[in-house]
Amino acid sequence: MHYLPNDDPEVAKIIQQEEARIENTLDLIAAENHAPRSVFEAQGSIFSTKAAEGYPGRRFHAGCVHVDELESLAISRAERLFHADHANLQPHSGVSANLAIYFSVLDVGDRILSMKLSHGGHLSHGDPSSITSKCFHFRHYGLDARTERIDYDEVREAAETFRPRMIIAGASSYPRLIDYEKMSDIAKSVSAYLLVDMAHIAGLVAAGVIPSPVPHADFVTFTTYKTLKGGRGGVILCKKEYERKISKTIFPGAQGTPSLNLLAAKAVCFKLAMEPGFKEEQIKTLENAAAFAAGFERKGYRIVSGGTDNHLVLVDLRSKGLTGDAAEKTLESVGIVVNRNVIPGDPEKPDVTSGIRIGSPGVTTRGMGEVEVAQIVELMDTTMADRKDSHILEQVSQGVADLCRKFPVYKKT
Ligand code: DSN
Repeated sequence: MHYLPNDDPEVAKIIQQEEARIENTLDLIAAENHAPRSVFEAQGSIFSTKAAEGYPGRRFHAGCVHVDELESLAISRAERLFHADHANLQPHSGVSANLAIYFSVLDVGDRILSMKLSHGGHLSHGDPSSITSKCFHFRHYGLDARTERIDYDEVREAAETFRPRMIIAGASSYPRLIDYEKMSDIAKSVSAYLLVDMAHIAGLVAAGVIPSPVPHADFVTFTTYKTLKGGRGGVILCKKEYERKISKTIFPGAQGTPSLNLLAAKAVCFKLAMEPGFKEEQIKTLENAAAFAAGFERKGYRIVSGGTDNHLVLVDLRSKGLTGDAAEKTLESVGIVVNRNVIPGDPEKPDVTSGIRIGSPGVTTRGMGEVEVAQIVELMDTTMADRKDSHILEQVSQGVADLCRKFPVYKKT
């Protein structure tokens, strides 16, 4: 930081404190990751102030020569990385991307079938608290009560009775792979569009370590700051035939100038995701998530669906007599950052919950492997079991600090 401490010491101090928090805590939030400094340089670049409504070659402001170059480069990288016909990188967020899809091909009041929020879906997939549910008529499918996995027969049945115009696959706390081919078959059988929201798993898909929805879906949306290791922002991938409709819905329909600084950061993360080290890291992300699941199972916790196929694990805390809320708070007090999460059929309220969601991307980016994951599980279990013993909690905090020191997020330069 060169200029900020002088212009605004208060904000500079808060930023420094946040850097220290990130460096000195273990981030296990499944929706987060640690982006490289190059992403932040792009996000904080001179592209923060340009007005550039429109698309490359079709702008409503002058002076867009480099903006056009940047957006075209980013689009071509996204299309190459995900083998997509077309990419639109202007949505400010994942929710904006989903809204853009709905408003491109549906009419207000149309029916949409999606996964229930309480079984792992996302707010923007028609949760009653989301604006999406006020514009469209949603019905939700849940998970099979025994396997805690998607029951494709139930989805098919719901599609046949509800006759949606769109089906959404994708979730924010579903630890299993989704059979996109099956979802596509179901959507086709009722003449519905298929939208896949792959926000959480975009990095794993980019690296080719789990199946891609792109060949099967009409539309794919995602954010760039989770497994993909970029900065904030939304992306839409679609078949060429929808390009015009989607472009118009975003601009002039719902947004003005895109956040060009975020667009620059998107370009950077797509480039980095094409490099060989990225695939290795995403493989490690899967291995570390599996190690978390196995570690907690050995300690007597119930793992929702019995394990994981991706970067996240849902742990049911009921056998330990602990709520998600209490676990989240105690763990944060020793420097371990997770989020409380509803589990399927959760008897607790959504802000209390019976579970925690654990993500492996953050610690994997720090260079940790299965040995460190086993240590973290030990530290977490001790914290939750001995949460009233301040001496033990002090020892755990030391253990967390040692791990953070040994595996820095950002090496000092
Ligand atoms: N969807 C939220 C989550 O999974 O935590 C954040 O994007």
